[in-house]
Amino acid sequence: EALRADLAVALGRGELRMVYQPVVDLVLQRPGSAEALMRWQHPTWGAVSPGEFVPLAEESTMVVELGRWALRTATAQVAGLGRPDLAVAVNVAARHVRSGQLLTDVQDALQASGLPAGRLTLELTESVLLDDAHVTDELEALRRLGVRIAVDDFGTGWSSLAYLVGLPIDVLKMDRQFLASLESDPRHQALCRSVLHLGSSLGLDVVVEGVETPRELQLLRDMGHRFVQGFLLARPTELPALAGVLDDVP
Ligand code: G
Ligand code: G
Ligand code: MN
Ligand code: NA
Repeated sequence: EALRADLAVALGRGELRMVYQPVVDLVLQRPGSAEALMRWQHPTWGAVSPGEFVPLAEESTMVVELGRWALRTATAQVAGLGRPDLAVAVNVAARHVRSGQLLTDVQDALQASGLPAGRLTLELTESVLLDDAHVTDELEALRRLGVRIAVDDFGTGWSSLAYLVGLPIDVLKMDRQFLASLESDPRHQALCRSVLHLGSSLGLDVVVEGVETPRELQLLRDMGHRFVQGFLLARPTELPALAGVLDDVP
């Protein structure tokens, strides 16, 4: 409807921007990366969540344009921070992966920004990864560039776990639902511990998302867990304030 038409011109009008949420490395005691999250400031509706407008964009090739803009913007902004140890993670829509243009768009963004490929992670959901053989080829080509691949919202789908050994991936982002009841229910702790163990046994980095309380963080530390993200550590932050936030966490 109206929102869809507005989205088509939002890019050109500069209504979209990126905010960044640090992922903290509990071993090195500092943020190792930041996840780029898209924000749309609509002239009349105000802030519209990507949870609402990304699905709209997915209905057409518009999502590829948004994805290209996201890659360009996030790589340029993070390269411009002048922090050679900081990586950036960009969410990639299913349709962008299937478009066959992702590899070129990533190469263009890396070249334009000067960001080393090893400092870029692409976040994809399980369902995209399981899509078909072409996706696997594309991911392998991206990894040959040095880009890292993360499975986002891990554990929320119904897929078999077997894909974890067959696919070219580097990072598991454990969905925040695994933190629900972590504090009160020992069975949830057992489940969480098992997911962390599964990831590390496969040689993957595991990021726990949605850490909101000090107790959750302590439980994760007690499990020897390394990478955490969530409102407790840092909220998604506008670029101008990001450097300050990076210095303040954990
Ligand atoms: O930031 P927020 O919690 O509002 O994000 C809601 C959803 O939108 C999340 O699933 C997140 O992964 C997704 N999202 C945020 N930014 C982007 C983006 O740049 N591209 C895509 N494809 N999805 C995004
Ligand atoms: O699907 P994805 O994991 O990309 O979604 C990221 C979204 O999760 C971001 O929009 C961000 O605002 C949100 N988020 C980040 N940290 C927390 C948190 O601690 N609690 C909750 N409820 N949401 C969070
Ligand atoms: Mn994500
Ligand atoms: Na996620």
